[in-house]
Amino acid sequence: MHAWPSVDPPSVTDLAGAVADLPVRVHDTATGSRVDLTPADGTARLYVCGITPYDATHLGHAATYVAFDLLNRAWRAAGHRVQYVQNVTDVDDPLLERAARDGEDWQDLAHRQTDLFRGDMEALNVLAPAAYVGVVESIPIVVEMIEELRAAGAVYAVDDDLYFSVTSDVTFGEVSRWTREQMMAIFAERGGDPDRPGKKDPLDCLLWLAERPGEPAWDSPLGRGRPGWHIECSAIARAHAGGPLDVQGGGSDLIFPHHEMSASQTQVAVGGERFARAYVHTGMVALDGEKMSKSLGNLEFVSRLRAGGSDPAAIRLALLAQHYRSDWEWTGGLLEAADARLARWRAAVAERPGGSAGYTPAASPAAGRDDLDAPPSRLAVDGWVAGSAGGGDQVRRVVDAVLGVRL
Ligand code: 5CA
Ligand code: ZN
Repeated sequence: MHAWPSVDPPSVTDLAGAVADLPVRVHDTATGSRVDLTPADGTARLYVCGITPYDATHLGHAATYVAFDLLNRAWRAAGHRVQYVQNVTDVDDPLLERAARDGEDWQDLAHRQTDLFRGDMEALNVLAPAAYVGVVESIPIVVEMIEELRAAGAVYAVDDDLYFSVTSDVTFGEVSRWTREQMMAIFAERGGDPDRPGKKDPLDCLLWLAERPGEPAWDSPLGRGRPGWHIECSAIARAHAGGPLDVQGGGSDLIFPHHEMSASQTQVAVGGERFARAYVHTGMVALDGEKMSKSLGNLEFVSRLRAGGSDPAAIRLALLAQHYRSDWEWTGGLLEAADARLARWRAAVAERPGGSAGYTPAASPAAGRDDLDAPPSRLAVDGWVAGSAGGGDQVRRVVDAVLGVRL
C-alpha cells in the first residue's frame, strides 16, 4: 500500500548548538520512566499503530499521529535516520460491521477511508512512513508468524479458530504492568472473548479466525480464514522495521490488550528478544466530555474542519497545544487560539527576516527531544515573536523541522 507524499523537514543539525548532545528521551509505559532513545545503529525504528479505516480522520487519530511525528522529527533533527512503519487494519470486525450496517462493500469503505486519511496526514504535514502496510496484503507474513508460534508450542485451536497462549510468554504483562483483574475487566470491551468455552486462559487472544459465512477469508495452511487483530502488528512490525523496534506507539487505549499481545507474540516467535525498547502512548482526546470514539460517535473530523476553511497548520498547532500524554478535550476555542497564534508567528517571521542573529532556537529542539515537549517549544517561539529581534528565516526553519508547522 502506498503512503502519502511528504517533504523532508529542513535540516537543523547546524542550529542545535547547546542541545547538540541532548539525547531524544521519551516516556516508556513499560517502565514508567523516561528512556534514552538514541538508536544503537544510527537508525531509529518506529512502529505506530495505524487506523482501522472507517470514521477517519477524527481529531483523536490526528493528535496521535502528530505526536509521533514530533518523535520522528526529534530523531531527524538529532541527526538520526528513522525507519517508520505504520499499518492499516483493512480487515477486522469493526470495519466489516460498519460496512454491513451501511450496505457498503468492506473493501470500498476501507479504500475510501484510507484515501481520506492520507489526504489529512499530508495536509497536517505528518511525515510519511517508509512502509505503510495493510493487513490484506500481509496475510502470508501473518500466517508465517502463526506457524512460528505453533512451532514454539504457543498455539491451540478452539473449534477451527487458533489462539495464542499468553502463558507461553514469561514476560506477559510487562508492557501494561496491569494486574490480572485490570486485564480481565477490559479485555472483552477491547475485542477479547474471555468467556469463550474451550479457551485455556480467558486472556488468550485470537490469532486466526476460521471462515465465517459472508465474511472475507483467505486460503492458508492454517485453513481458510483471516487474521486476529494483534498478530497483524506483530508480523508487520517485524517484517518491515528491519530490526527490533525502538518505539511501539499508539493511543493509550492500545496499551492493553493490543500492545501487550503484539509484543508477547513477537517475543515468543523470535525466541525472547524484546519487541520494543519503549512503548509510547498518547492521551485520549475527548469531545463533549467523552473519549472521541467511533463507537460513541462523538467525533470531529480533520476533513470537516478543512472543508470549513480551517488552515491545516492551525489545526496542527491546536493539537500541539497540549502535552501528548495528557487526556484533553477538543473545543472550537482551541482552533481559534491556534489561528491567532499562527497569524502572529507568520507576521513576525515575515516582518523580521534574517538568519541566526536574534533567535536562539536552543529551547525548541531541546524541548522536542525531552518527551516531545511541544507546548514549551511553542512558547519559545511565542517569546521570540513577542520581542523585536530578527532571525525570522531561522525561526521558520526550526518551527518547520521540529514542530512541523509551516510559517
Ligand atoms: N487499527 C488499530 C490499531 S492496529 C486502531 O486502534 N485503529 S483506530 O482507528 O481505532 O485508532 C487509530 C489510532 O488512533 C490508534 O493509535 C488509537 O490509539 C488512536 N486513537 C483512537 N481514538 C483516539 C482518541 N480519542 N484520542 C487519541 N488517540 C486516539
Ligand atoms: Zn496495532
